[in-house]
Amino acid sequence: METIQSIASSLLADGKGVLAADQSAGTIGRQMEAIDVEPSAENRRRYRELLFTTPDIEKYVSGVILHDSTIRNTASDGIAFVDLLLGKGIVPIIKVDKGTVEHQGFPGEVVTQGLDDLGERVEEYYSMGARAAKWRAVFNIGKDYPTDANIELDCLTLARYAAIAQSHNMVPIVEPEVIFKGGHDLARAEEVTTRVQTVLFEKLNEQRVDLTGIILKSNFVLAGSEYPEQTNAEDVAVTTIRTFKEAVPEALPGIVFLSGGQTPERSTANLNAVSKINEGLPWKLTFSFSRGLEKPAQEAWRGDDTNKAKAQRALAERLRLNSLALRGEYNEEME
Ligand code: 5MM
Repeated sequence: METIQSIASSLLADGKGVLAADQSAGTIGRQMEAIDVEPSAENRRRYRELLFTTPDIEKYVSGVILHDSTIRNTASDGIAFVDLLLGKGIVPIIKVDKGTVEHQGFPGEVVTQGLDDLGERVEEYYSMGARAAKWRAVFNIGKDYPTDANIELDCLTLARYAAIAQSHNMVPIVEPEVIFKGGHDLARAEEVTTRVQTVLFEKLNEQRVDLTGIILKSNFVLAGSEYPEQTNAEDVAVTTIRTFKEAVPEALPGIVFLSGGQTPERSTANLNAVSKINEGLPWKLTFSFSRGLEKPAQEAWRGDDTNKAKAQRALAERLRLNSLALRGEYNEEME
């Protein structure tokens, strides 16, 4: 029988990860402009088709996170994207948050929206074939933030989302993203990530969310992108695992990583270093990158279908390297 625990476990299958292809129109539009492609709805559809029809994608991908517009869309031959993925044994996951808005009175901070009609939306997505949902909260690091008020509000919202998703038999992928961009050092990133994840699990418990049926989507813990001394992979791994041991309950089946704007190579190196010291931890760990997986494919494609096979090879190669990293068998000479 299919349960949220069995779905979570298939998403965390050995050697596989989750492809986050759920960019909203604005984000994917900027990515398309960067490769000189017109950011039209048809180009977004063509691009997603390219990703999902990558030969052997199912060897490395357990689930794909989709945007609302993609779950309703079809490949050129008319097959629904959801059915295409299900046919390959890949779990369709739906992004259900409606993005962020400014947190009034809290300069530099944002809150995520989308709770109001969530129950109905999740029910419809379930009927379309989705079996997991994702919601992303965003925590920027500045001198005076994130504030306790912002962390409390966004974590409560994440917990409410998770409870609603579970009540519709969907696995919530709970993503409290501590943003990489900024001038903060490693200690500050660790302090903030630990605080955010600690509050998150307090709220999840308060809202009676079943921790055995959720997945945490976390940032790697590392100094900000503008901090002069960038954190090496070994230090990222030690600090990230220390954070999880401090904040994440053992009942959780697994944790997946976002790439957060790091290069694909650095994201894979961090995953590799984490995997090397993962022995004996209670959670399965894997990747759920978007930019960290897709950037090479976008650069190879550039909107031209004669580059399609090349772009798919670029995605497959990135996936293969991340799969090796899950066993600690990746090294940068493979690039
Ligand atoms: C693809 O980006 C997802 C949604 O972003 P927008 O709504 O801002 O367009 C995002 O939630 C993504 O799933 C994760 O943050 C991981 O992406 P990265 O690129 O950090 O690996």
